[in-house]
Amino acid sequence: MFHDRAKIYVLGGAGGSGVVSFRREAHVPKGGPDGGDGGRGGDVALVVDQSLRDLSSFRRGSHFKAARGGHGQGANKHGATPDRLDVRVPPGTVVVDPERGDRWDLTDAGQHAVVARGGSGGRGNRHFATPTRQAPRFAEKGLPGEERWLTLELKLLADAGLVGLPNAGKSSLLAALTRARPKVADYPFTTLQPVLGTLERDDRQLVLADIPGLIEGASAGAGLGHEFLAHVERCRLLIHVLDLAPLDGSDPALNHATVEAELHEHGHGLAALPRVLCLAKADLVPPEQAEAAAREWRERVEAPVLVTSAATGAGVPELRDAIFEHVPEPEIEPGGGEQPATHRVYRPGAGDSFSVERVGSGAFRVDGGRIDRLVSRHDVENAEAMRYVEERLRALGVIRALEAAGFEPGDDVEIAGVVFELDPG
Ligand SMILES: Nc1nc2c(ncn2[C@@H]2O[C@H](COP(=O)(O)OP(=O)(O)OP(=O)(O)O)[C@@H](O)[C@H]2O)c(=O)[nH]1
Ligand SMILES: [Mg+2]
Repeated sequence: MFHDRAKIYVLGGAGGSGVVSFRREAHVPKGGPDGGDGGRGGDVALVVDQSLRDLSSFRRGSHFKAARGGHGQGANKHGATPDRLDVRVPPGTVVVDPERGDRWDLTDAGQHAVVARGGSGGRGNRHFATPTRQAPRFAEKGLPGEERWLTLELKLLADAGLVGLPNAGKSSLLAALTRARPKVADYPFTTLQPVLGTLERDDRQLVLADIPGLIEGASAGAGLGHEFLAHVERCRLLIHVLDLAPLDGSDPALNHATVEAELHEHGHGLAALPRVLCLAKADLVPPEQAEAAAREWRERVEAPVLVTSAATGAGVPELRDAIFEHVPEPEIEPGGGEQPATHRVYRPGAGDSFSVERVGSGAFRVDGGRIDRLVSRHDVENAEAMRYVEERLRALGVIRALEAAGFEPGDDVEIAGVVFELDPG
């Protein structure tokens, strides 16, 4: 089975905590603080691996958690930052965070996108030394890493796509044109998943995709085709395969219109892609009839019209040439690396603004990214750390805002999910 969708959970590593430590040297009786900082937590990145063909590896595991940063140590030793956790995806993977609206398009070998940043490390106690607090007995905790759910969707990277009704002869043509060996049979829906083949010429290589047959309503979900219409979105040429002698006696002109209507319905630029019209299975009709049909179609459509037979090989070299001729030369893109357009730095609830709310008698709640982080970083059981937090709350104007809301010393305050008694001195 071909897996072209997956849902994964990614979690950046937590930052390591800063440490409380004091210098101890033989001749220095009372050393100053020397607690090192915690390391950043590891990032999670998605990386393109060209050896992967689909998203089936995500059926085995869909949770990816990067390692946490090391804690700081005495003697100003910084905690270690672990390696990035690389999650490999096939080329052509589109990554979306539906909640935040982020999107990455991973197409080139080695290209990567950092999707969950590790949390920053906490600062060691030496950062909190001041003239009036020469021996701080507290340090910051590391922050948690970024977490989110992502949907992955594989959109094949083919240059040209074979489209047509079921049984039109698409797979037979792919087999005649390339070394791919898709299943061929005389019933509709033989092809259940896209198959890729490569067309080679001395100077150029093109990837050709055989897409499961489209039927009326495919773009709205009928049959198998609609799932795979997304795969042809990246194609630069469509080869519309039309059976000259359909088994069911249907009218080729109507069949042509049905497929074109589905391509229009699907949107995403499919209707605007250049076409080659391939009148297939020519060996089943007398040559004059095939030629007459070709003349008619050349009047009717703007696309180049070719008559082919996968059975006898007639017209196949011409089709091959036409594909090379009509697939536009690729634009030169700066491949690899991270995509700056979609890259965002994670700042949990960035911004200095905060809100103060009374939640009961003698109880208040403060909300705000920076204030939350300040409290998350400290141990409410540590009286000295809480004195520092109070100083910061005062400097940030939070105490004043609380007082304006009716706060009195000793009331309960909830910040970042932690409730504590605030008694600013
Ligand atoms: N006589 C003749 N039969 C052909 C030719 N091309 C395909 N066929 C037959 O037509 C039937 C359908 O061919 P496929 O290549 O499987 O058609 P398809 O479009 O891939 O069909 P789906 O995968 O079901 O959408 C098979 O029985 C083929 O042997 C041809 O050029 N001449
Ligand atoms: Mg087929």
